Amino acid sequence: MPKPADTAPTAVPVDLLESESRQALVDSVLQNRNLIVASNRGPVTFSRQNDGSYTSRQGSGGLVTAVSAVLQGHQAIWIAAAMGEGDRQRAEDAEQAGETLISPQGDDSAFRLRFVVATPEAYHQYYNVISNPLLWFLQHYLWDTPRAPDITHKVWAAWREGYVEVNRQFADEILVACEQFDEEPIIMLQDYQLYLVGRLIREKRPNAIIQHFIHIPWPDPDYWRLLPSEMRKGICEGLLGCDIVGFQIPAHARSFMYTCEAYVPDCTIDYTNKCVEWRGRTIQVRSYPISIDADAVRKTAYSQEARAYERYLPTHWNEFTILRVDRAEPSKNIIRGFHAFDRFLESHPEFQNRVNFIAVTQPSRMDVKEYRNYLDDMSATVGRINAKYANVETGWQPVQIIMGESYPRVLAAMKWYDVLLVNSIIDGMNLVAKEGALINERSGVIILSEGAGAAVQLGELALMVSPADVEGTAEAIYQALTMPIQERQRRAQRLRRSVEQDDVSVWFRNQLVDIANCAMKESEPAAEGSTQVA
Ligand code: GDG
Repeated sequence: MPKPADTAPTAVPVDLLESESRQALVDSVLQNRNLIVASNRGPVTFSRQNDGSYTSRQGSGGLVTAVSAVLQGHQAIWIAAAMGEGDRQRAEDAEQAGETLISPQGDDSAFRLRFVVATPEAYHQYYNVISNPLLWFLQHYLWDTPRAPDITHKVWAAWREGYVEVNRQFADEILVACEQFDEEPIIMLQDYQLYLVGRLIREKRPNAIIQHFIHIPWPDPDYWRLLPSEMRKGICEGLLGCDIVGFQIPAHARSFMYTCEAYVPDCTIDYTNKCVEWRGRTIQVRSYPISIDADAVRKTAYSQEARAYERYLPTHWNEFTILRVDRAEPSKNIIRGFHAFDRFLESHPEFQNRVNFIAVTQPSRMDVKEYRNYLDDMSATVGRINAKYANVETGWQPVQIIMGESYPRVLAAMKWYDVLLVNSIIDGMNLVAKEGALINERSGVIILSEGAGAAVQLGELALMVSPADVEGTAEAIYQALTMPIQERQRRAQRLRRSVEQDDVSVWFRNQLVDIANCAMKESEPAAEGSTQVA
């Protein structure tokens, strides 16, 4: 029931509100509305035991870690794809028992869950043909365009029978969750796997409050032209089904508006107010730089498990240690980083034997050929560099790869670096740079790509490199390793402070303030002649 005009609070832009007013606004909205979060990967995965019971394991990865941290205490519902057999069985059991929402830890659960159960074939098409090789590659400018991509009949089939289909299933499951509530819930969609969901929900629930946050960059409209019109327009219109579309940094948000202007003929862009008018609705386009949960990161970094790694990790260190931490992922530009280190050792031979380059690497997306090839190329490059410089008398090997998944080990390693190399070709944010800034204990220097979203916040205090500039990156390594200690300390202290002040709770709260404003506008009676915000 809309509030009368004279008592209705007026929606105010987020940046004009004082901190307490923001919190009050968020609290008042969350009191009345439930949160539904949807992401491809869920917060937990299930395994079935022999006695028929289930155990659940917390998922890893930047998105799940960040979103789980901020959802504590909000009793949110999480919609995610069933990943393995355990998830599928758990979903099936829930269906048979009439359990609409699964509580992973019984009554103590921080959230309740509903799985999207796609057929293995549809999931493969959606994830391994469209989301990762096509959309991820497009959004990180990874193609050698004279050769790739080829949008063949197989890719078209994967789009229609995989991506569109699984997005529809996500929308259906979200709609089932919405049925649980009297009031329209707040729906927070995550990332590039779910671009079509917003519009599909809007068709069924015109008053839903929908926000979509995109964790990865948004390229220029010219690059989007590599996708056929049906796909790129479908993606833009899918997002325009939302009330708010969020990006990591303003440049990505602007690029989205340019893309809508280029490919959605019936929309109007207001660049000053950062919104798109489309079919009688106003869609806000915002940026919310993601960060880490500083307390949780510190807790893990100083946990017993992390300390156990500190016993053997030092065998990898040297007088100087350069570290990088990434998934084995082409966009992270790992191979060029090795080339830059090779060039550094060549041009500054006085550092040979005294410096180690450690790459803590997590194999990723091994179902996709490009990722398997990239991992092979990484190993071959390291082999060549080690063969070129290895000292058989001392046993010195300049580059070492530490492979496998362990978050405590990653954080244990970050305490020790002299230089952290983050030279991504382009990156939505890059949480590794923020984790390093927070917990490194040696006043280490961060070398940061101009293409990483983190550069907006940390760039001034890091050494910036252009990602393809092998020579420039080699020089940055030299500059970092020869930087006077006072200068290292000055930068390190300010980096740490910057990350502490702007942690993941700020990211989440700023989104909720805009959502709250949006919810409020919706319950305001439309002023004459004004645009009705759906
Ligand atoms: C996307 C965007 C954006 C945990 N275990 C391991 C490991 N981790 C952690 C790292 C870091 C996280 O994974 C990776 O975060 P990134 O930000 O580097 O990257 P993406 O996975 O590419 O995530 C990115 C992010 O979403 C959030 O919005 O920042 O731009 O691409 O926290 O500590 N890392 C490694 N081994 C492990 O065992 N290497």
